[in-house]
Amino acid sequence: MIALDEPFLHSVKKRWIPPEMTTAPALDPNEPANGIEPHYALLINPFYAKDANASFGKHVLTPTLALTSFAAATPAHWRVDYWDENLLDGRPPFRPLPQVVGITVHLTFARRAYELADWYRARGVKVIFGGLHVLSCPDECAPHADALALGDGVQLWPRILRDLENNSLQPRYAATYENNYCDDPPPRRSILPRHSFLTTTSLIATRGCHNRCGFCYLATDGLRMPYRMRHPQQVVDEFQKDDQPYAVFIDNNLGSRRDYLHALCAALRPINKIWSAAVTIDVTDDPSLIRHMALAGCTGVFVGFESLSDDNLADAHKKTPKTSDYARRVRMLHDYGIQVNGSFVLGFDHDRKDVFARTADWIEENRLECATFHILTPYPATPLFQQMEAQGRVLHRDWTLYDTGHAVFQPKHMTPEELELGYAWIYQRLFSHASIWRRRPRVETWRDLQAIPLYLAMSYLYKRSNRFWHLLIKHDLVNPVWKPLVEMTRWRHVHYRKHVAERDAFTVETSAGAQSAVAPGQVVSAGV
Ligand code: B12
Ligand code: SF4
Repeated sequence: MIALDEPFLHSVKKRWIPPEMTTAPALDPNEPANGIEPHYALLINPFYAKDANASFGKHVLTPTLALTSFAAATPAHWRVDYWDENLLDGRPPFRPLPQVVGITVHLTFARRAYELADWYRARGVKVIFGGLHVLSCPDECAPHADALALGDGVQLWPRILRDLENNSLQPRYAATYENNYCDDPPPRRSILPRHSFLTTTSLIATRGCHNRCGFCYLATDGLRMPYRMRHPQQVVDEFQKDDQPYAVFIDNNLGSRRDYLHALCAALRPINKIWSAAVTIDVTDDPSLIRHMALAGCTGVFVGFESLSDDNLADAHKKTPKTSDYARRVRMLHDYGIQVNGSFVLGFDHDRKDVFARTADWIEENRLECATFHILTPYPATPLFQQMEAQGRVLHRDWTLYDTGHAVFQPKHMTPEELELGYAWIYQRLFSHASIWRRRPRVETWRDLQAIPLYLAMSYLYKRSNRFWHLLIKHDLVNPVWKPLVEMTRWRHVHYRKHVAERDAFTVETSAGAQSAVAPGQVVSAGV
């Protein structure tokens, strides 16, 4: 048991971080405006500062689909390039200058997006902004762009390019998320640098979520994202085409519609690949779904527990089972060899200074393989922001610090400094040797021992190897180095599935029935 005041007893060690992970690459103000290549579009994911407390691996796990999704709707006579400044290959290209630059803008990298936009526009390039921050703060974004895309880029991008060609570009374009998601083309993954990501297969099967938590970006004023699903076979075809052993579903909540997830699992099962996804813990209401996920290749889930306090969850309007039942539900996922990456938000109004030690204890007791922490952050235009502002608790509007690693509001029962200290402590605690060891898989038979070395390898590679990750990212080695490990995990998982299917043919389909299966050791983490 961790002492409740432990986070505040010792100073928290400063973590190593190279300057190129905290500072964006320089843009030369003296660079002349050389020739613009007509019908050349450059799409940019801007730089954001990394948090030394977390694993650098998370930034190259899988790419955002923001750019590749609408890139797929580019007319054939346009050339498209992709540039992610977070891959440490320097600033985006400028020789030749593109005719148009499309930038995805989130609040944490809005400032960098403006710098890039101003630089390209000063040289005659047209700049288009889209993404979450454009939707929540359009007036702030407008002075830096030639046009804003508010909403679904797949519908807007071809319209924008057509108007650009006709010299009739409008300052704002808007589209809803009401359309049939099955009509969208598959994301254009061919423009991605394949070596740079653990897997290039970021898949998205659904849009929206059945919840509308007050702190979530989905509750942004004016954003309506009804739950929409792609046809399971479309998802499977994309997975096959990208030719990777492992995919990460970037859906907000793949478990919102259980009938759909069952259908998706049925389509995924025959292809013998592995995947992970974000779901809410209520997927465990249906134990047969957990079994189906395992049989379809699910190796890990990212679960937004958010808090271990029912009062906090009620305040956030999150519909979720009682927190006292979380442990049983985690066990059900583990029983089917599914790793759990728990996501926790710190600093809610019922959190006191003991929240850090209590949360760490719970995670260790329940052997969550991974955990991700976020300081509560009132994103602009969400109900949480409106509430905090009305109460005079928003400390500033420096969006770069709205990265869930900084306290940007006045917490109720601690100071902002204490909240940041507790946040740094809990990451360091979970990345410590003691905590990694405490969370090793349960050993009930000697065969279970097999999972421990792989669990340790996974934990150390993801959690205590930031220098190694830096080298891999810098030298474009992420995929070449990881792919054999991922392939090994896939192979082991295919064997595990056979075992589960054979065993369950003779037992009743309950989570308890699964306990005799030997959990497959994995080197692929359910998150980093
Ligand atoms: C993949 C992902 C990541 C990846 C990659 C991030 C990256 N920028 O490279 C990793 C794991 C590294 C990551 C890290 C973080 N992330 Co993240 N991440 C996501 C996730 C799961 C998927 C993003 C995605 O691909 N969406 C699908 C695409 C298709 O949707 P979209 O981005 O909205 O794009 C559409 C439109 O907006 C539009 N569009 C977008 N850009 C443009 C540009 C143009 C020119 C046009 C025309 C249109 C257009 O067209 C697209 C198609 O319709 C989202 C949640 C989600 N499901 O969206 C969170 C999310 C974006 N992340 C979030 C956060 C908070 C973070 C972190 C800060 C968390 C942390 N503390 O570590 C970090 C740091 C990153 C940062 N500073 O931004 C929040 C952002 C909240 C906000 N209001 O800004 C989100 C929404 C999660 C959440 N539920 O809160 N993340
Ligand atoms: S359950 Fe998750 S994705 Fe859904 S609204 Fe809440 S925080 Fe957002």
